[in-house]
Amino acid sequence: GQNLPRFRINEIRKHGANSENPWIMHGDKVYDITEWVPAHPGGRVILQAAGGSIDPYWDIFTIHKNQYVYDILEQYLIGFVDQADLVDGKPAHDQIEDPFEHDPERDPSLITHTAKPRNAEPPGEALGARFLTPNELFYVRNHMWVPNIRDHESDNHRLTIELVDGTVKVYTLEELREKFPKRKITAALQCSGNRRSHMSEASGRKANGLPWSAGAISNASWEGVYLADVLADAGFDLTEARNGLSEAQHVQFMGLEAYGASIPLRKAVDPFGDVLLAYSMNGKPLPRDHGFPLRAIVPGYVAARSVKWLNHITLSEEESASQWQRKDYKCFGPNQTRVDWDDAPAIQEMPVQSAITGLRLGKWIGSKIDSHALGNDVAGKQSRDDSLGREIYLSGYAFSGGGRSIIRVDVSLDDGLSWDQAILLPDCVSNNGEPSPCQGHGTWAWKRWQYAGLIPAAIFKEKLYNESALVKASSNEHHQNKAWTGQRCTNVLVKAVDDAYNTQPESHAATWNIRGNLATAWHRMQVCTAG
Ligand code: MTE
Ligand code: MO
Repeated sequence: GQNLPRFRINEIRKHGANSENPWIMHGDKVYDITEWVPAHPGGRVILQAAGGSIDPYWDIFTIHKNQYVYDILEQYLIGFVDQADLVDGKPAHDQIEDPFEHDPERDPSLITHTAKPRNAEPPGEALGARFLTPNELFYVRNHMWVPNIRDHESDNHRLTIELVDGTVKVYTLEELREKFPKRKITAALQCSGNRRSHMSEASGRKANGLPWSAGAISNASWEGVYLADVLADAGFDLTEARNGLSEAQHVQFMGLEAYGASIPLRKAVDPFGDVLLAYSMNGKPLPRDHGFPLRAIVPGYVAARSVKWLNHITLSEEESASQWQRKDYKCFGPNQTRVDWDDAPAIQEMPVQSAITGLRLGKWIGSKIDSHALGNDVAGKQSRDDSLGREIYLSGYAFSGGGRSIIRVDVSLDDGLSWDQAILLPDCVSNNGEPSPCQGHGTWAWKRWQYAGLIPAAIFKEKLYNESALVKASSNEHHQNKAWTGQRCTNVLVKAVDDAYNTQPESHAATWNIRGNLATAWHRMQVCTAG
């Protein structure tokens, strides 16, 4: 190996993704990967690292950190990095490209869980404030970097469709727009990890994954073309498929950065399924974080299937082989901490969910003491004992998968002893001659709800509730104020019911699972008051 040449990093940089002979560095070694690219299981994504070091990518795709991969790579060794460009035997830190260098700017009001890759949720109040979440506040869930497609390149973005018999058809985005009818749907996307932090805190058992609060869900209007229309044009027999006679059983989606997932064929060909290849979000081009220039929208399904930066669709007898299909997004029993991933099906349709995104306390109402008559000293000491109760205003969202609508939202102000119903906002009703903002064959959008009530004075208890049974919503001012300790508290709760009469489980402990998926237990928040 010592006879091999040494290359300056300037030279290596010339062998980028667009060169005829792409090179990569791994440690201080240089490889010519020209012949590896077509054989690489992840496809051309490896070119992302061309002209630079593969190491930061392997920190993301950790499956590569094994001897088998190093052995393959060894065949392509062509030399070493010049000593002049090495620090401690490796290319200097500033010489290694940051895979996230080209990620877009983000709205500072989002609550960031990880910056690289970007994972962030809107604060609760902002989330509930509008029926259609503004694009810049829509939660972001990226497993990797954001592919860098320039505006002027987007018309030429190519989508490849591959049928089971190997037939391939390629469409540019421009062709998709021109050839197929425009379709619009209003749909919420919800990550399987939404409310994971509630599950960890309430059960006292940490679940693996990003600690989302209640904001890994957002709602938007999407425009694009029907997947089914495109499949038919590509030569796929929809009638046969709708009669259950296709060889294909799954539709696999791939994104430009190598993320992949699949849905059952049944959903893709369902005339009421509304699976979209979307290029527009709330009337604007898709933002880069949300899949520019093209993404799948699989309404009513876990958002992990709505693949962003979509460039490849394969019809197959098999599910996608990706870890996001075969692992990660599955649930097991609370006791199952060592799991065989093949034992559980991938999460697809979402269960019923609801959460509180706004909580505000109002006045004490109905004083039995005429404080003016008694003078200021007493008025200042007016407490809950003199009152009927304290006003409370709650608001939030409810959502169910599979196109099922929300029929009722139940609220309790006394930790589940008694219940009342919230008002469901008429967001999907036509208004003043304006058409309804909701489109689609199923109820794909979320439902917002509001509740105004009075917490009876007697309900505020002397002591705090068991801490581990509480959920502290980071979005809520009352909950960030640790000074309450010693004050009087109650738990307020919300749960929703969908049109199949599915409802949410009472406790997170009962549905705890190792990956913290589908944390849908009653959303319980502690409310405290002075006095
Ligand atoms: N598609 C690609 N290509 N890469 C990704 O990392 N994340 C998935 C899905 N599609 C992902 C993807 C997951 S887990 C979720 S929850 C949604 O995108 C998030 O979509 P959003 O960022 O537009 O909210
Ligand atoms: Mo997700």
